[in-house]
Amino acid sequence: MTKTNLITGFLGSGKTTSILHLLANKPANEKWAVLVNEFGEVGIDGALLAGSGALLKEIPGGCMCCVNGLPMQVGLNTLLRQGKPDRLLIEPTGLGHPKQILDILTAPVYEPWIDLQATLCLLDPRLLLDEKALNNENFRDQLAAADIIVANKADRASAESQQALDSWWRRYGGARELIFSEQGNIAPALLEKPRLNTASLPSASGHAHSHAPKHGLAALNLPEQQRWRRSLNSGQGYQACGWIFDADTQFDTIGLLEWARLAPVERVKGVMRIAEGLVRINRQGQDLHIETQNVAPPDSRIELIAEAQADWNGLQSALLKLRLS
Ligand SMILES: Nc1nc2c(ncn2[C@@H]2O[C@H](COP(=O)(O)OP(=O)(O)OP(=O)(O)O)[C@@H](O)[C@H]2O)c(=O)[nH]1
Ligand SMILES: [Mg+2]
Repeated sequence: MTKTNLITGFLGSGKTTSILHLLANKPANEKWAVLVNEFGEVGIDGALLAGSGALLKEIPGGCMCCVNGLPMQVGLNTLLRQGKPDRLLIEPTGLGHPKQILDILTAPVYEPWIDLQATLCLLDPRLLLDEKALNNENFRDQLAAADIIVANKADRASAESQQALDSWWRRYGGARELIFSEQGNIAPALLEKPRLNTASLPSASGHAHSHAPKHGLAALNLPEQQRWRRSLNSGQGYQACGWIFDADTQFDTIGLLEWARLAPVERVKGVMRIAEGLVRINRQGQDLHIETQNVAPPDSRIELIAEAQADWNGLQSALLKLRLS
């Protein structure tokens, strides 16, 4: 059986960062797999996780539990039956439905395959001060379905966010465990913790399956001979726009970073080619994080997620002007 954990958390809370850390610290003799689900269709997390040594399957383009969980089941079957990993980490989208995903994982068909252990929810406690997040059903359901809450981004915490976390915890913590972390840096031993009985937790049942993954099991790629393409996506009150550029396209470094910093959206993430090599761009709210990337994806890809309708055409023309070649 494959020991399995769901790693949830709102958009940009640090799920992928934490999974990368866990993979880097996993027992050397174990084979681990990651099933990563993204809201946008171009799929960035797959590129970030490539080279981490894990077996990897991506489900881009919306919550994986929707459409009766079919892409999720195909992804699970491939990973579990063909890969036979010792552990499977599942990252739903930041707008995912954890209760439904747990229902699928505990279905009788997976009983011989999956040993479901603790569900971890990454939380940026600053969001507990944000009315929009507090009113978001996905945000609340993720916290409700967790066995362990990981209060991440400790370096960004303030007296107010700590106070908000304390009062949230007093009210909703229950028998669960609260862990503090920075850069999703948590002990792999946490994954071994058992699932608590979540039957009494609020269920997200009745949520609108307004949006289903459109492309099944692979992030969008660029057709041959095409220099770039874009893909729009919307659901659960959010809009995403992603672009893919061929491997010969390079971007002006300063211009690209300014574009990513100033775009009027909630989330930016991408792996892009600049003259100096490959750069990972990752922005949640106003926090912009830039890193170099070693493993080369075959193309450049970047995705924006906004709560309100953004001027995608305007953002696109600005991005196209930043191409050097
Ligand atoms: N300051 C700070 N930044 C962090 C910390 N942990 C993660 N980040 C940054 O937060 C951003 C989002 O991290 P991800 O790991 O991509 O978040 P995610 O939850 O996987 O995001 P989605 O999959 O898009 O929902 C990145 O820029 C990370 O570098 C932390 O402890 N402190
Ligand atoms: Mg992620």
